[in-house]
Amino acid sequence: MSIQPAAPMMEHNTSHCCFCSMQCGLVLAPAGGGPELTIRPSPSFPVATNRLCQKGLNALDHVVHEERIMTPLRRQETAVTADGDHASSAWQRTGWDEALPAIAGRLRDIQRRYGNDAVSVYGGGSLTNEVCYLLGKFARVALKTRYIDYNGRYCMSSAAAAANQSFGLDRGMTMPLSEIRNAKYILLAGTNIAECQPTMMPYLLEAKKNGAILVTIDPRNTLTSKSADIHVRLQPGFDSVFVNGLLHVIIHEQLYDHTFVNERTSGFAELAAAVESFTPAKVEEWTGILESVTRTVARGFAKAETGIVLTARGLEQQSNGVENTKNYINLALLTGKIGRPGCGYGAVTGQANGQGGREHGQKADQLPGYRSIEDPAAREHIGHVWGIDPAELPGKGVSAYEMLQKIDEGEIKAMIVVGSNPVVSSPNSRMVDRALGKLELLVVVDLFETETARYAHWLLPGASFLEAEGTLTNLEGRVFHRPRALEPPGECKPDYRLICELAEQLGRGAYFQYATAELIFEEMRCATAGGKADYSGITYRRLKEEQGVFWPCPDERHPGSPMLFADRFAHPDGRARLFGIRPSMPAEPIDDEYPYILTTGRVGSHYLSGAQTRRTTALLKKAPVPVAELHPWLAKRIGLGVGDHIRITSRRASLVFAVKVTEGIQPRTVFVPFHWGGELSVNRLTIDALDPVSRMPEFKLCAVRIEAVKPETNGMQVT
Ligand SMILES: Nc1nc2c(c(=O)[nH]1)N[C@H]1C(S)=C(S)[C@@H](COP(=O)(O)OP(=O)(O)OC[C@H]3O[C@@H](n4cnc5c(=O)[nH]c(N)nc54)[C@H](O)[C@@H]3O)O[C@H]1N2
Ligand SMILES: Nc1nc2c(c(=O)[nH]1)N[C@H]1C(S)=C(S)[C@@H](COP(=O)(O)OP(=O)(O)OC[C@H]3O[C@@H](n4cnc5c(=O)[nH]c(N)nc54)[C@H](O)[C@@H]3O)O[C@H]1N2
Ligand code: SF4
Ligand SMILES: [Mo]
Repeated sequence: MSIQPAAPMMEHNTSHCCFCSMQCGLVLAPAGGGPELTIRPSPSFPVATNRLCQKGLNALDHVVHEERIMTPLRRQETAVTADGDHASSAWQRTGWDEALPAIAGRLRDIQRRYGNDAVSVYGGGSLTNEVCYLLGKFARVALKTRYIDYNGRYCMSSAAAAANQSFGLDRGMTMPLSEIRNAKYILLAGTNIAECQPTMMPYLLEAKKNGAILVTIDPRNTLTSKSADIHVRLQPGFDSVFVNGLLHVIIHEQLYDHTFVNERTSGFAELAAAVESFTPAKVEEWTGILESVTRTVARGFAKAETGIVLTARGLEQQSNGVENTKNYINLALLTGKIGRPGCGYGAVTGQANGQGGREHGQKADQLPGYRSIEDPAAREHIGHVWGIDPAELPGKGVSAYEMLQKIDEGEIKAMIVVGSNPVVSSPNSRMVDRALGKLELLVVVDLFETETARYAHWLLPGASFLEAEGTLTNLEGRVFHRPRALEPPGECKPDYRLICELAEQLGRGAYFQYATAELIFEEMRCATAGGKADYSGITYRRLKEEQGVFWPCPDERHPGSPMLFADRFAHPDGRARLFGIRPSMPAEPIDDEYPYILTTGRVGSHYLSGAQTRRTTALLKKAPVPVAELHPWLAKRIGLGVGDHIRITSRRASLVFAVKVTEGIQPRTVFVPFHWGGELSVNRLTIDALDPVSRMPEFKLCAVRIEAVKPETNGMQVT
């Protein structure tokens, strides 16, 4: 596909895909002799050289889409309907000169009436490190509010909490992707790499060619599991039971790495006690996974000379997601498969900057460099870098979903959303519709009028990934530079400029003086110095020369840290922690009234809330609507006829979906992708139970009932 951009090209013609955490390099190349451009894979970026998936190849489409917001838009108050939904025709075009003073005035007025914490900020994991850093600073220094969080709470928060507890440090992968080829046994749990990080597949296939055994653990037979040697099809929610079975075998058969466990970990006795009763026979009784499968996987992984465990949202997006993740980490630690070639654990990061996005202070409890906002030394350091009294820094706020609840309860009156579409991506999203309709001020910065922007009083035009310079951090922990390739069209503005200009209007401009993104990075380097995610040795110059640097990188001569934990873990005593996990029930167990399990996730051709990919012709054609996956056993049980749809009803709502019958799915489970809005949005059904530690919602598990409906009578109503 070739497309003429709305604005001229800059001197750089390289960039990185805006979608997943692989951050494949791309080249904007002329298509034919004319001014039209097309995207081609980068021949030099080392992570996925010469590779782009269908989303990357089509990433120019939404950038030049006719629905791009080109000027600041103000809601005409009279057009707000009773249910809080607004019509597009109600927008009035304005300019930045009018928008920013007006928004600042509203923010000040709301804070005067209700206090500083009545205003909140909701960020995103596709924003650059510079923007994430600035957004955190903006909330604490310009708005002086404790309420900031971001969409990564729905993404990596369980994995982050688990890694912090087990290793003392959260970097998604403990090793670079290049180590995958050296692994002899690879466990892929709740991660559908073939659809979600497609350009990573060649690493896995190369390992396989080198003799590795691949095991997938997923309730569905996915595109990824088609490449596996063993597929463990488990019912959602049973990972910890299965992993306890694996740990049981490894301990009973003395297959664990005694030296590694003795010298590098603590907590073995607790772990051994917790798994004592999880014999393979018991695991078979509880999960249906054959005794022989548990034994084979346990022995295979433990005896392999090298091995890697990768997890993703399948087991992390649960109300016990942190515990599930810690148990998979137990496997890597018990067998000594961390910190040496061909070994490692990785939570496969999701969003473009899902990694950097959780390091620089847009999280409720966090200051830059992965510092805790409650740590007096961290407050002192950041106060110094920002030139403010540490006592002025607010305390910690609450998680993304809890901020939305505080809006519903009336405590938060205003919100600024930058780079997220929470109406589509939040659990129990009817609550979010209701809450946003109550706001006195909602400002959305986006490329499009998203489902969330329909509730906005102001919609501000952001710049796309091709139109703003910055750095991002990929799933490996590799920090890299993304140049600006196109001029922003119309009045679209890079997020960092908008934040600085709004700070100016709020009377705090002195703290936000940056002529370039690089100057923000320079300040960020100082802010992260000495922190866990230490970027202080990284410079734009290095990034341009070195194709990325792995953090931690504490000084300019430091080579960066591709392999973590070779000698010690990040806890003060240098040891990793083993945990004894006692599996718990899902928040909403199935019962006679709601006898099946709904799980949700992704398809290869759409990205997250679909704001970008539903505006991409080639991708929308592949998946125009969500299609529910159902086992033939269940199809028969509900009397599904040819051409029928299904109605899925949870305790929160009832929706109708098209359906695909497949042997691949666990029989009591139905899977629905979440990339659509309105009546097609599966998040109207999901439950808002949160993990007690990470506050991750249980997206992967709720109880539903299912009926067959004739397409002509489907009604698509919500109850
Ligand atoms: N095409 C595409 N790619 C993407 C994205 C996208 O939206 N579209 N999003 C990006 C982002 S932000 C993220 S976070 C990643 C997500 O990447 P993944 O986590 O790989 O994607 P999901 O489809 O959410 O879930 C993965 C698998 O978990 C399985 N699962 C469900 N319940 C359970 C369970 O209880 N246990 C186990 N073991 N598995 C279970 C599902 O069947 C599914 O196949 O993808 C990134 N890449
Ligand atoms: N049921 C269910 N729900 C889920 C999940 C699931 O598996 N199941 N997964 C969860 C996960 S892992 C995630 S990450 C979330 C993500 O959920 P969201 O954050 O809602 O997803 P996006 O579609 O990435 O939203 C990003 C928005 O920012 C805009 N945008 C893109 N680039 C920029 C930019 O540079 N600047 C600005 N200002 N705007 C930009 C896009 O147009 C888009 O509207 O969804 C979560 N929700
Ligand atoms: S694998 Fe991820 S980063 Fe690479 S092209 Fe596809 S969506 Fe983009
Ligand atoms: Mo994500």
